[in-house]
Amino acid sequence: MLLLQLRATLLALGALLSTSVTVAAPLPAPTHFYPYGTAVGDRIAPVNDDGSTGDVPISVKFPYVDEEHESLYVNTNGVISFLEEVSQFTPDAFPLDGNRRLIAAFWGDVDTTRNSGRVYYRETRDSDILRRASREVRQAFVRFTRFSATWVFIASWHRVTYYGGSSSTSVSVGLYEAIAVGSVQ
Ligand SMILES: [Ca+2]
Repeated sequence: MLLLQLRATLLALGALLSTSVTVAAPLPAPTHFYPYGTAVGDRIAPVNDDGSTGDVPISVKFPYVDEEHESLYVNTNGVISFLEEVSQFTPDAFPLDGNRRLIAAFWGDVDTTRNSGRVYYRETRDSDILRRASREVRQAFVRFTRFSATWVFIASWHRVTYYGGSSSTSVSVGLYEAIAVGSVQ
């Protein structure tokens, strides 16, 4: 079966800065993604359908929309959210109404009860990751020539499948990540 991989990387600096999605096959080389998994210190989100990690404290005040956030939610359905969990399984177009503030890697009806695919997450100040995040932000946003990341949050949806899927559909979605980057600038 042809392996389909999805990658969505979103960089945020106070506000939404960039979203990119590529689709290719087979599964990517690890260097295409930020390191993820328990071996690098990730936590695993609870197995669920339309749930989340619950409120995850972060060690920075992350500016997003109109306030600085000290916690976030990693939602099974493919988004990082602030203020509250997102159980909605069908995506809405941005900009979002109400008080919703999301970083969407791939907003869809993921269900981790269906197979062994899992959602991983962590915050990090690893120097290699900070250098990489700084470089990618500067490349994507050429006006930020002096951008220097001081904190990164990585959420990775690895081999998750959709609501209604099964272990035989576990490769239908390979991996996608959402990256939040903080800077002192
Ligand atoms: Ca779901």
